Amino acid sequence: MPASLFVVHGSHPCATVERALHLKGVDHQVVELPPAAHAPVQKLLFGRRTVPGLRLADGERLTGSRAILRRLDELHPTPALLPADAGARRRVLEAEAWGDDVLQPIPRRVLWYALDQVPTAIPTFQEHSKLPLPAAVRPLLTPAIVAVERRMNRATDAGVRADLRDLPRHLDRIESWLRDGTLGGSVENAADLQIAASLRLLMTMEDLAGPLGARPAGALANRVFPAWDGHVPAGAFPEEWLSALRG
Ligand SMILES: N[C@@H](CCC(=O)N[C@@H](CS)C(=O)NCC(=O)O)C(=O)O
Repeated sequence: MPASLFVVHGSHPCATVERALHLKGVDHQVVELPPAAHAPVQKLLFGRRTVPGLRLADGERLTGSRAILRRLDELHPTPALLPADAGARRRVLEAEAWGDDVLQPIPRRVLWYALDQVPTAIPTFQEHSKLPLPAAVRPLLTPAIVAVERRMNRATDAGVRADLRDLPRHLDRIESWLRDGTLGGSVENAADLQIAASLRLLMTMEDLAGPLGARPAGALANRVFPAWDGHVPAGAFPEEWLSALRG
């Protein structure tokens, strides 16, 4: 039995772990769970509500993208997701932790807000989903899923507006790590995988894809994750919420 990665299709921390498994050549199957309903299932299977969860071939169960990457490095040391040099390693771990704690929640809030405004975009995020649901049934689930996810992720209008206002500052920080080599080296590291996944999910929204795509941070996201399901057409956010990004 290969390892099983439990995911929600399109989830950015799931993409981080899946990329790590591919880089390390770990044989695995992907078990897709339905959004929102995944939380109680994960709690039952892993004792924690969130995806990703990884069940290793020997039955060991892991959750949390950072913890999973640490364990993968122990079990499959090459290619290493952390640099050997102690200083570089500390910087990558710091960037990865920031990517998880600060950046990762932002696309969740921003995307669920956007999909609430433009529900017709939801099927585009399911394009390569293998969830065994008849296509005709999926749209019926949409309003319920969006409502639950918005609540679960506290995607309030004020919060999303603040996220968009703060995004340029976050991009500056990412780009300082690109300049000092913490991110964006020739071998993808744990922080690249963590941060690029969040940026790439943000870039599924056309209002954000332009400003992000024009910056080195956006180029990193496109390099690590060239393909990503989903497209929210321009106009999902009030113009004034985007002024800092367009600045
Ligand atoms: N930061 C953790 C948590 C991941 C996380 O919050 N995943 C979301 C989906 S993108 C989730 O499962 N949320 C369900 C919940 O919060 O109950 C990680 O990187 O593994």
